[in-house]
Amino acid sequence: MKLKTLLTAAALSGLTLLSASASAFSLFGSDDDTLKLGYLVKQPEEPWFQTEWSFAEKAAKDKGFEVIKMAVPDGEKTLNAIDTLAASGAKGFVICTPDPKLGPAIMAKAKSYDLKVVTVDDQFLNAKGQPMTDVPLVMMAASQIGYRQGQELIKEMQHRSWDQATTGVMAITADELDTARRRVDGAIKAIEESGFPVAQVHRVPTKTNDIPGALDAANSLLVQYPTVKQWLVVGMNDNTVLGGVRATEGQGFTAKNVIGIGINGVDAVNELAKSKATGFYGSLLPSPDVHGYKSIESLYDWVEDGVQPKKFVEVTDVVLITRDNYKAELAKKGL
Ligand code: FCA
Repeated sequence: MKLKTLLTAAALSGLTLLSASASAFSLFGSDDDTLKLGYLVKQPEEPWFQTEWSFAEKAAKDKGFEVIKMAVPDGEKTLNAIDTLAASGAKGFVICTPDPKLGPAIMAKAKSYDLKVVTVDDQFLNAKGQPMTDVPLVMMAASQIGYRQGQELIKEMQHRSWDQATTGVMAITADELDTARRRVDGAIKAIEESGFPVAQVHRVPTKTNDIPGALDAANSLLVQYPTVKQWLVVGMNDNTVLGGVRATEGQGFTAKNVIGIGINGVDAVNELAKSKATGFYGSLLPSPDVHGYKSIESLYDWVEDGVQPKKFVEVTDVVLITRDNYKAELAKKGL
């Protein structure tokens, strides 16, 4: 196999061939002058991040550079990935960090190799736990989108004429991640502003940001409130809400007495495509396409033309997708 083919294959397959690409780079170095930029994501199993990757590749095609896609599920893999990128001759990377507190370590390593960094989705925190506002960031309008999630839940509850007195809100939280905290707080704000009783809003933290973590959290909450007859499920993304909905199913709830609305949209497609409706009513679809394209485009302009990226780009577009409209709404975005 020609080296270029090997490198491209390694870059495309991300996770599995990461070590193959690393050894190929260090053995042979770069084989041409094409600019290389990395795109590192914490959870490559989420369609959200796969969508960002594919739109980063679209930007690469449009502008004429190469994207090296890498999975960075933990701190060690993140720092190793930066070594690999530097060895490949890359000039910078976009990253959604597995842990915001890695910010200073990531920046120190990147600086040591003179690599430029743009963050996406999750903001870095410094040693004092404050946001590192100097590092460019592209993210969704977390509070606003969370607020919309709360509004849509109440709207659907009212549409079904549920008795508010026997309805509970299950809010699965992940407060150490700022964007998650802001989304969930936004949703609860909207719910409480609608007049929903504050005492019927129950928060429970998840240990991990995936379906099993949220399922465990939700199970521990459900046993505490056995008299609740209908549930509204809030969480920072689709997987969190899916975990909550799965837990309600375990207690005999169905699509009739549960309304869950996620955030991310692209991670909800399999659920919405099920032949029978579930308690997962819908999802707010922001713009993973814009995040993927804009973040790496701004990195490219910075590396290639010295154009400083904006420190903060907040993406506000969002649409509610349900079983009725998800195909059309995704198609509108080319997803
Ligand atoms: C965080 C979440 C992802 C996605 C992203 C925009 O990183 O973990 O699922 O919602 O923000």
